[in-house]
Amino acid sequence: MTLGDVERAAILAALFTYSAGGRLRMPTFLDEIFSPEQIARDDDSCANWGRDWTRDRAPAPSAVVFPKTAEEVQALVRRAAETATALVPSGGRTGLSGGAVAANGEVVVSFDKMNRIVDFDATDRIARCQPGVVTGALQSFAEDRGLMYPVDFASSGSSHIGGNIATNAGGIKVIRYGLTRDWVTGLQVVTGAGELLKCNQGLTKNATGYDLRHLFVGSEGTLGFIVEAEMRLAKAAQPHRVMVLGVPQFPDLLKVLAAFQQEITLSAFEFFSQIALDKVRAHRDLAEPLSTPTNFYALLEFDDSEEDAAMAAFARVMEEGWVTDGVLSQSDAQAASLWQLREGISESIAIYTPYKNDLAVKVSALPEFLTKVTDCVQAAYPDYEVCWYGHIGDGNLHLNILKPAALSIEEFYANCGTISPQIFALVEAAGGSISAEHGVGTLKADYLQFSRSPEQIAVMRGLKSLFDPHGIMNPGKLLV
Ligand code: S2G
Ligand code: ZN
Repeated sequence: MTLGDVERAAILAALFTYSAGGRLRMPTFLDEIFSPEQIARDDDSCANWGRDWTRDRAPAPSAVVFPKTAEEVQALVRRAAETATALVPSGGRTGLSGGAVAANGEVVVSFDKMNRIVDFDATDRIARCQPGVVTGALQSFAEDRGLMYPVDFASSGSSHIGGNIATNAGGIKVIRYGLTRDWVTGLQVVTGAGELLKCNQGLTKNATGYDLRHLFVGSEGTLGFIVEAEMRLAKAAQPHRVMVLGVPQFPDLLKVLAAFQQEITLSAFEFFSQIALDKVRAHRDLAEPLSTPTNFYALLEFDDSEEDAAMAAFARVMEEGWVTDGVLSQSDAQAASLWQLREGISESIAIYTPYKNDLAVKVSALPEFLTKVTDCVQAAYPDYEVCWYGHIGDGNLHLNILKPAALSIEEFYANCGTISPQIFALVEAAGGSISAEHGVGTLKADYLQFSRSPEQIAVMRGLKSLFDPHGIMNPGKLLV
């Protein structure tokens, strides 16, 4: 239905109007800021851009806008503040905590059209990125220049660098290269007051007070929207080798980690259980990596130049009986195939609509913690399949409870929800985090107190009111 000028003017004057069928009120000031192709109000677009990978809440935004410049984002935020219009940032929509879900008539701010690497300096090794740059595109950009962007995970082919920064994404190389936070050397953010803050400008040293950049990293769009990021790049990766080891006893994984760390520099130290391996093998038709199945597997990556030292460590862990079998990649293709066993897990278990937890404790606390959580889940639901995998080298476990075919999603999630407080109490007792790398969003917002003290939450609320005085920046996420 196209509106005539007269009807349009009347509607704009009213500031608000109703969509076709009177479904939702929606702000029409958007038409004053964006061109028609930068606004979507149709049901399909709202469903598509109003969600992330979670499926517990139906997307129901009032509109989706696609800004092309920081100035447009500022104009949008200012008008949204005047009209109390909630805004939800949207990147690659690969989030796992509901942080980018718009379920209450909000306006989704998609950064799909702010997707350029606008500058690169070889001396500084800094790529200046708009928030909508796909993580994989930055990785390729770096490789083409003999460098590396070293933060990597299964969804890097579709996640956005802006969303990675907003959740401080981690992934599989944290043990050697750290988290997204460690590679952000400059950040431009539009706050909830519509101000543009230019933080740190790519400096290595800058001792001039609070480093505001780091407040926005991991803030999940609740303090401001990232409109540009200066990302540091590392020197090119060396040719690497991948090893998969069979480890019957979970605590021995940490002895294996220590044995290899004594001898080599690990780029990755991941683990997965036999159940996880069974699911990814079935889903991707992959061969068993070892001749004898075991309860747990470790996947290691290291530089080719350290093969001899790695083999010495392998001999030791076999002699100690911690490892029963192992395979070492003989080619890049085989290395990639072994990585599939780990990186394919998430996608392979998606059909079981798993109840996900993304937990972190100190590496030293892992054995006792895993035993306690496993006992807790098995005691509550002995017939549920529990799938363990994750970045054990940095203390991050992914606990996925798989939905039995006979149960509805609602009933299953309700059941799992009853044990969440028990699991999070174990996290709290271990001094851990209820969300290691996926963020809090809405899924973990009710449990924040298990990882942050009342005093810390009060400070976080103070920061929220300082940076988002009108409460329009991704409301209902992280701090509820
Ligand atoms: C991983 C991906 C998302 C998930 O595989 O490391 O972070 O939990 C996860 O399945
Ligand atoms: Zn992970």
